[in-house]
Amino acid sequence: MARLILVLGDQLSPSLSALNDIGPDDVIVMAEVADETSYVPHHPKKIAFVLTAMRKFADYLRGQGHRVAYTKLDDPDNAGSITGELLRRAEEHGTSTVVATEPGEWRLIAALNDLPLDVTILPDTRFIATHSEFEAWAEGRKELRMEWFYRDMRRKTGLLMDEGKPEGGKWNFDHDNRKAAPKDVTYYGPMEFSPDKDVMALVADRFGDNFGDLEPFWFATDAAQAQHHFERWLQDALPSFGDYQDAMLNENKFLYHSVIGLYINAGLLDALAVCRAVEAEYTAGRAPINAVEGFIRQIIGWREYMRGIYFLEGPDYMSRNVLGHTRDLPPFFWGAATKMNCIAKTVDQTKTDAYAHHIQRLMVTGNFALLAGIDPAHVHEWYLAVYADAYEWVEAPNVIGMSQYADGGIVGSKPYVSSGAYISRMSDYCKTCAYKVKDKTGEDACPFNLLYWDFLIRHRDRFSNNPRMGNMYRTWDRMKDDHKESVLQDAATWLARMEAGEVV
Ligand code: DLZ
Ligand code: SF4
Repeated sequence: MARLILVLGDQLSPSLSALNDIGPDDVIVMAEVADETSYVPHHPKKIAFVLTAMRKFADYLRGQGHRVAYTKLDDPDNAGSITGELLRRAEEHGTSTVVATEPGEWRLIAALNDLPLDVTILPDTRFIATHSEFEAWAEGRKELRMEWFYRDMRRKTGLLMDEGKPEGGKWNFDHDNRKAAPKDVTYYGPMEFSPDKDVMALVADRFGDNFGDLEPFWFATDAAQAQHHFERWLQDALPSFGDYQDAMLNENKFLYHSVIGLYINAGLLDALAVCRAVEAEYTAGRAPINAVEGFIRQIIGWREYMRGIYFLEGPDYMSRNVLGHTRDLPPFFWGAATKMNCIAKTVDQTKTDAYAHHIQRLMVTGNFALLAGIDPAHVHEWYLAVYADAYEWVEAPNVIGMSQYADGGIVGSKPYVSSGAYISRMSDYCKTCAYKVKDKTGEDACPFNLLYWDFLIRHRDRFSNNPRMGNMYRTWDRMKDDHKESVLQDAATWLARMEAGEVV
């Protein structure tokens, strides 16, 4: 009897476990559905990327001789949800057996489990650590530090290992990866590819009002294109990637970043293969250890660790809010005017490209949201919607945990907050900003400077005993009382102006 083999929009990998022992009678089910295209107001480029890549992957599967039942978003019979489509296809093909690879979202796992069909959910073997490996690693630990987990993944994969010891004599070269922005960037950015006209028209018609520019569309949408882009980046950008990983520039959106997260997360590139290719550049003497180790850590360390946390913590993780933050996301997250150049630049880039790099996400928009006390659930939904690489399994631990400290310190041992000084050091944003990063109080003072102290004082009970934060509180305590009063008063005034809808 035929079985239905489900392939989701971020499961576009020939090695997918659900496709492993597919037989000639089996029917692969792929569906563009309203539920998935609108659980958050996704960036139009992200929707166009997923739908185009899905259509091309279906063609690839047909080319391999498989039967594919593909539903387009505007098909009249479209049931509107993944489960609805499975029910419809089950009836059509006279079967009640479904094989799926575990989705990267609790919502979809629950929906599959609730189906009145015989559903088998297989592990997603595209990841390096299994759930039980991560659980065993986490069991009994007081702190779930990524660094220790990462070392296990190095040992497991053998990446950058030299007879049981880390290559280069150290596990982590992050210290070398914090250079300020360079004057000249020699890499010209990611490769650009042509869009699919039908998908572009469909997305423009249905999602034209979502935040984000559909055009110009330039993402790779199949494995060969993604690989082509990646190989060019390996050659032209990897050697400098480490040095300038944390830098930000007004006039250069991509610096030396690989911009392959969206391709790996959708299944177009394989995480381990990408790491092996990067390691080979080091072995051949073409890329330095700090670049190569930094890159590999992001993938086998951070990415796997994020997934581990998501599945360990369970479906309620997305509603955690230990700091009790309740403010709405201000309109400038959706492109309204702001005088803060760092925010304007990061949001503008997000709007045009559905992309910003990790420091822009963590230290500009994330930092601001945390300092200003924005409801973490809103922040989570924003990141999930606006970035082309964002799926809940990876986005939520990054945002709820790492960026917003809403999980109470499971991911980060202290909140990632900084004043304007950090942004000034790592970027040229402050040079062209209406605010003055050197001003600590007053009309022109950088809002990050005001809100930084406001945040620390608001949460003094929670953080003053944190060994990594004691210095900050001691600095505050040494300030003169009238200065402290001005800082907090100016912060309150600035937040009130933001709440009142003024351009701040
Ligand atoms: C993100 C996304 C979008 C925009 N559209 C679809 C779709 O129409 N059909 C589909 O199968 N998957 C889509 N996806 C990806 C899913 O949302 C993703 O599989 C789940 O969030 C689990 O990670
Ligand atoms: Fe951002 Fe402050 Fe610098 Fe302006 S001065 S760019 S608000 S950090």
